[in-house]
Amino acid sequence: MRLLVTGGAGFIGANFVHQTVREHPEHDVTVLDALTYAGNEASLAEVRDRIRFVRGSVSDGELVDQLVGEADAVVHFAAESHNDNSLANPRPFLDTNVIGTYTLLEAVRRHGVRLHHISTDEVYGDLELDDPAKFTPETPYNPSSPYSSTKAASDLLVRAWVRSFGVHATISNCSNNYGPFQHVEKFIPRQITNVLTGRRPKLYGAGENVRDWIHVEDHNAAVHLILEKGRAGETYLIGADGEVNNRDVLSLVLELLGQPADAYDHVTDRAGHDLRYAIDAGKLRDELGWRPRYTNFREGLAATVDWYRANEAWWRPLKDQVEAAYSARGQ
Ligand code: NAD
Ligand code: TDX
Repeated sequence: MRLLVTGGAGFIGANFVHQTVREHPEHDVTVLDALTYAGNEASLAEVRDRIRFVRGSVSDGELVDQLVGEADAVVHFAAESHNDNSLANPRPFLDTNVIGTYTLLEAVRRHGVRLHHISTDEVYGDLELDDPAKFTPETPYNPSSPYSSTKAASDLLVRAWVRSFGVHATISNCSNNYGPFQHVEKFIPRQITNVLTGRRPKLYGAGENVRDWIHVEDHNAAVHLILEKGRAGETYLIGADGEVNNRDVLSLVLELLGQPADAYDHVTDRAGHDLRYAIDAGKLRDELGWRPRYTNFREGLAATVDWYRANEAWWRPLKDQVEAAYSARGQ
């Protein structure tokens, strides 16, 4: 297949391109990425001669029409992805997540091209800490932040284009990813690189919020499976039963880096901070036979810590600016 991968210079998209080149060499990959602050061509350096890279926006109708016309399927990762940024300045989230997805939908509709839309479990809002329930494909949408509300909007656009125009699309909603090439603004890389640059890690509020961690390779393997076997119009939830609260994640990071258990600061909590996410991935497991490979969080995290140790040249140029922005917000 000729695959158009939007957002392929970001965290999950770049890992997807690496996995595709390595494990699915039959696909021909074109990346469309605007190289915002979150995109990094260096993340694709090792596969650069095996793919085509186009710099541009998913909201650029003419460019998107041309590239979609040359593809058999689109995998749509491109987004503004950070909740804290969406609280400080929501507008780019509307432009990319809503208008960008609309632009792609119109192009796949015109050209009869398959679309797989990458989304998040945050569209469902949050769960109580003591609630045994998990998100399922039937959970009502109830997003909390500007980021998650624009992702919810984009999912609903995809569903409407499936129903009204018969577009061949699938959606996946995944839980929190970790692994190599994740921007240092995000929780796990921020804390690892804080320690590596002599800063103290920063925990929002009491740190009791729970995230359902999945290794990025497991997320992307699920996306490949959905591309191969997923049913048109269906939504698949992706998660690997990896619930851990933020305090415990931070304790592990500190231990893996040989730091004392109390070597961190509590900082201002995130406004509207979602308490807990948890995914029931039963449909993906039962229908498509997906199983995660990274079932030991400690091992996956240790490998991620090693990656950040070994790849300082990749993250160092981003670090000071990210920390200056956080510190201006008291975080
Ligand atoms: P990221 O911020 O690391 O990467 C986003 C990429 O999109 C960057 O390369 C950026 O340059 C590009 N981009 C932004 N605006 C663009 C535009 N207008 N046109 C073209 N490219 C543009 O994000 P990520 O963490 O890799 O997330 C990728 C996708 O996965 C997003 O849709 C996100 O909502 C979803 N998701 C992320 C997680 C997670 O834990 N990170 C979990 C579930 C779902
Ligand atoms: O310094 C920090 N300290 C802290 O305690 C940061 C950056 C975060 N946190 C907390 C907030 C969250 O409870 O850690 C948790 C994870 O934070 P993020 O890495 O910002 O992720 P989250 O807001 O959960 O969203 C992520 O998962 C779902 C991705 O960024 C989204 O793109 C995805 O949709």
